[in-house]
Parts: sequence; structure tokens; C-alpha cells
Amino acid sequence: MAEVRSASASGSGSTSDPAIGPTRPSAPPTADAAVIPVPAHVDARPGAPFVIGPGMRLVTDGRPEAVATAVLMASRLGRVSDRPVAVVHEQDEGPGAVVLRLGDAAEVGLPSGTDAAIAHEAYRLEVTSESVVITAVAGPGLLHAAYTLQQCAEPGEAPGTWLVAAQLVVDLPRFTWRGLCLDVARHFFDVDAIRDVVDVMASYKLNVLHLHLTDDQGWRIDVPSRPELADVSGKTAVDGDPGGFYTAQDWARLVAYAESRHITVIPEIDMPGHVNAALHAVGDLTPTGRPAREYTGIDVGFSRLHADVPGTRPFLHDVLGDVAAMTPGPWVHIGGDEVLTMEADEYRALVRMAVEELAAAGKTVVGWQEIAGALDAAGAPGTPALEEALAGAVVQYWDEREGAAEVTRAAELGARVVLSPATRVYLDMKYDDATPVGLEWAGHVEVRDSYEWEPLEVLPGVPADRVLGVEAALWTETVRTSEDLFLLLLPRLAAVAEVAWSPAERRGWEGFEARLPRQTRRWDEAGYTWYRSPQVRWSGR
Ligand code: TNX
Repeated sequence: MAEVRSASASGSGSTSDPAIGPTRPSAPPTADAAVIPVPAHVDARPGAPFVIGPGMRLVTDGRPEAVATAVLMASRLGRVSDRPVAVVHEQDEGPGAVVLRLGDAAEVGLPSGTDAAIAHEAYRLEVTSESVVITAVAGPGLLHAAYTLQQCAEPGEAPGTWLVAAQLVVDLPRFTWRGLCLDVARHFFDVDAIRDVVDVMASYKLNVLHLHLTDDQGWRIDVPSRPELADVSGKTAVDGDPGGFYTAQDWARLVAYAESRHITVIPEIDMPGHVNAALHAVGDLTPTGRPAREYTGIDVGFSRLHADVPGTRPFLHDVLGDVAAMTPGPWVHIGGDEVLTMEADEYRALVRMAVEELAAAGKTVVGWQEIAGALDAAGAPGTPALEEALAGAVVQYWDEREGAAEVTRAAELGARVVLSPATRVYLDMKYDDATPVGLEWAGHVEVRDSYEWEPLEVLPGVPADRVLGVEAALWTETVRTSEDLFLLLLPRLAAVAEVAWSPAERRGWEGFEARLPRQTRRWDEAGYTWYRSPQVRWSGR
């Protein structure tokens, strides 16, 4: 990256001075004044802006990864400029070309030795008045560049034209795991609703969608070996609200849609607690052999599997095996949280059963922080495969009131850590007293709370190279509609995305706050609700 000079993250230059009141920007902003998450390196270049308008076309060499991004980009830019945008496959870099190129890390401008997963998402975006040239190692980088370009575009004088400032951007993620956990168990959200969430995630360069598919109140995925789970507990939801579940076909569509935006889907089958929906559908999971009653309240911690009930292991084998087979990504989440009525030994035995099933299915286990204590391979009989799987698990830290020591110890044993500190990234927390939906157990979480924190300070005992990244979470006990959902997501999801993507030294509240109002045009166009936080000057800059 030596070739690229860093510009100030707080938004230099091209927009108007807030001190002299609102004026129309005379020139479009560079990416450091416009884009969330703020790019790692932005260098303003002299010269006129590039015009997105008549004559613009997307040029690829025909390689599928580039064509896929070009097609997505054509539809977005076409919407922005209100005219169809052509995708052409030729050597045509003349005026008006937006060229998508795959190259090696050096061509992107990355220092040698850049981690492969990071390089995979990096991009170089060079804008001149004549053309735009995007270079990336792989498809994800090309797509990230497309969103950067889109966020930089400002309406031009001529109708239907948009301008992008001349500049060079070289950008790469700080963390490889930038996620959102969405609870579809308390209230169900169908594939169309999830697509909207995926679109917003992609626009902020998030790359992991973790779906909390099962809980006390409902079971949301139809697995072929156990159709009764979705048949019976697909119907239930909090407060007797409508349920729903994903058929195998829905799930495949959802995963494919996310994949086309380079977002990996992680299914969560929560166990050994949060299982009332399973106990309601499958009688042989309970000690009496009788199914549990349905549960539509919002308490936690009361339901549980039993290690000594004969139906338990086959249930885990069938369900985890099916879910693993239905999901192309490398991870399956086993929950593990809030089991309040079980001895540690039994908890450990049940977590190990799940880990073993997933190791056999070739998946890496993710679990909430409570599983940390069950990951120590010492002192229990196990196979080398189980021990390896225990050591290689991913632990998701959420409850800052406890568990730091156990998670730190698990990291010492080899586990990797994803950070979801509730006081920062639990997007189901209300913003303030007046927020119409949401919970409050971790306090109010305003936009600035979601923004102003440093991931590596959350668990100081965990070495930086054990931290995979950051994941926001949105639990849906009180969230019934997409309007509710987006009111809680926006703008906080954008804040979390910047924490997870941008280099620490590039971040700052002033710069973020200045870039946020530009986002609302796209939110409004897409029809998303969002929270007009009093912490942000939405107009009048
Ligand atoms: C804690 S976070 C839970 C969820 C609740 C959430 C509500 C976690 C692993 N468990 O079951 O929905 O709080 O904020």
C-alpha cells in the first residue's frame, strides 16, 4: 500500500463548510467524505469527475466473477441514473468505461504477505474523468468497489447524470468476519424480507448472515429427516403471532441470494437450551416421552435437552447432519447460550455431542460464549477429531457481565472469537425510552454507542490474531415486521460495519456522523424505515 497516501478520515474537502450553512456541494465528494465503512486509503486526484450517464458501460474480460458483479452493478447504476447500463466483454477502456478487472494482490496495491482472506475482499478503485478502473483479487473485492462507487455518486447538473470525484481508493477489511445475527425464531421473516436485509448488509460490506433458526417459540427450517419439527413448531411464534419456516427450497434460495452478494449464511440450531419448539414437536426428547406444550412468551433459560434421554443423540445427528448438508458455508452455530437448569458436566456432554456431529459433517462449530467452558479437551474421553474440533471452534462473546475468563481461556486453547458485546451491537436494544420496539436489558444503545468502541479492547486477554471479527445481533421478541426490523438496524448496522471494516486510525465519530446523512437517500428509495437519531445532524450541513 506504500504507493497510496492516506487522506483524513474525517471527511476532507469537497463538501460545504457547516459553519457557513447549507450549500449545494460544488463537486462530488471523495470516498473518505462519503462512504461507510470509510475506506482504508483514499487519495483525491486532480481533474474533472467521472460522469455516470449516457455512454457509460461496464467492461469485463468475460470471467464469471467479474460478469456477476458487473450485472449487479448495472442494475444498481441503472437505477441511479434511470437508464439501462450495458455490460460488454471487450478491450474497451475508452471514455465512459467502468472496467472490472481481476488481478493479483500487487496489482490491487496490497503489501506482500497480506492475509489471503483479507486480499480476497480488497479492491482498488481508480476514478478519472475518462473512466473507472476497478481491480480486485476476487469477486468480493469487485462488489465492495461497486458499493463504494455508488456511495460516492452525487447528482450532476444534467438530469439523470451522476458524478464521481476523481480519486484513487485502495481498500481492504480490518476483520474477516463482519456479521449480523438475525433471530427468525421469535418472529419469522420470509425469504423476501431476508433479501432486503442481505441488500443492506452488502451495501455496508458485511459478509456473514447468522440466522437464529430455532428457539423456544418456533422452529424455522424444514429438515428432511425430521419433518415434524417444521410441521408442528413452524406454526408457533411469540404472542401467538403468525409463524412460518423455510422449506429446503426456500433455504437454498436464501443461501444463493446471500452468496451472490458474497455473504455466507450460518444456520444456528440452538441447543441444549432454547429448545422448547423441538420438545413440542418431538416427544422422545423429553424424559416423560410426552411433547412439551408450545411456548409463546419471552422468558429464557427454562427448556433443555437431556443427555441421558435416548432420543437426544439421534436428534442431534439427524438435525445437524441435515442442516450441514443443506448449507454450503463452513460454519454451523450450535447456540449453547443461557442454559440455566443444567449441571456443568451434562452441559459439556451435550455440547460435545453437537461438536462431534458437526465435525463428522465437515463443519466448523460456532457457539455463544457459554460453550467456551466445554471446549477444553482435557479430562474427557474423546477422539482426535473431537479434540481438534473443540480447539478449532468459534466462540461468540455477547454477555459482558460474565464469561470473559472462560472465553480468554478458550482462545488460549485455540478457539477463535467473534465479538458481539451487547451494550454495543445488540440492535434489539432500544435507542432511548421512546423507541417503540426493542428490549432494554443491556441498556439503551444509541448510534454513537454502536460506533465508538474498539473491538480489541473488549477482551484484552485475547490476542488480536484470535479475533475473527464483529457481529451485530437483532433478537425479535418484540420485532414483528420489516418496519420494526429496519428501524432497529438503521443507522446502527452502518456503525457496526465501519467498526468491523475500517482501520482503527481511520475511524472517528465526526467523520462518520458527517457521512451518515448521505445514506438516507438510498434507504428512503428502498423504502426502509430508519431512526432519526438526535445525535446526528441529518440536514443543514
Ligand atoms: C439474550 S444473546 C439471548 C437471546 C435473547 C436476547 C435478547 C443470547 C445468546 N441469548 O435469547 O433473545 O438476549 O436481547
